Amino acid sequence: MRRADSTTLQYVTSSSPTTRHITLIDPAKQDPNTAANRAMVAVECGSSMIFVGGSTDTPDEIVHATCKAIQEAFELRAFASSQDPDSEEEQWHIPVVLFPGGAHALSPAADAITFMMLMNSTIRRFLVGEQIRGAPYLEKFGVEALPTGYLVCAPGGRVGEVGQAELIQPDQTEHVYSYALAAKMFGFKILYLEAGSGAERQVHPRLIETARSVDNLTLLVGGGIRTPEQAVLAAKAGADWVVTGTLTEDAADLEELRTRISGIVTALES
Ligand code: 1GP
Repeated sequence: MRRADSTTLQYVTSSSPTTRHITLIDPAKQDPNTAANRAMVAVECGSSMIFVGGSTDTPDEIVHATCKAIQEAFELRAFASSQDPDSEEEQWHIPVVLFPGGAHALSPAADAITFMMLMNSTIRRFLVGEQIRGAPYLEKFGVEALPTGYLVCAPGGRVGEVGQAELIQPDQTEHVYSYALAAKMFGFKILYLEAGSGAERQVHPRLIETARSVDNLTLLVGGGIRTPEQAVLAAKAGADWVVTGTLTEDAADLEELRTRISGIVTALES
């Protein structure tokens, strides 16, 4: 749960000396209790934000139960830390943000939502349709919208297929530059360069560098990042945030998860 004295957008777009890490939890891939345990490990290891979402067809109830379980776990940990002078309460005040596959995957328990236009989709539904369906819900429940341009790069994976995206190829720097400029002109504050969950290749650093050359956009990069070296490659190219998801889901247990996330966060911080 983020602190009440700033918005999630301020938190996401604030400058940081190093690239920060987001742990993506897909509610379709584990029960809410497991999701909360994984999210706690992620925060202990230095993840600075939790995304909840990913799959395209998860119903509201599952997404909501997952957000709620994570928020309750963080609140308990924040309270426990507040009673312990050696512990950092602040660490537990990080946002839990929806990363939706559509207007069906929402929850009032989230602090915010990446309110995205899949900019290189060829179908109206992902450009503006799902957003129109979801907007009244977000307004009603006071879920903060983070204006985000979402750009699927090759190989693109399932999101590229479902979203019928014209994938950005590694050599299409002019494309990524145009998209980044358009994102800025639309007033989006965030640009998310996505290679697809579980992608064999991460977003090419050349594309990240090009997007970076457009000012006033906070750059999120994800898809196919599994090692500290890959995370550092994205960071050096200019990512403000690195997102990992699959790495959490296929860890054998919480200890393996701890090793994996710590490795990435330590590499990003050094
Ligand atoms: C997917 O970018 C995220 O939307 C994370 O991808 O599952 O490959 O880490 P991975």
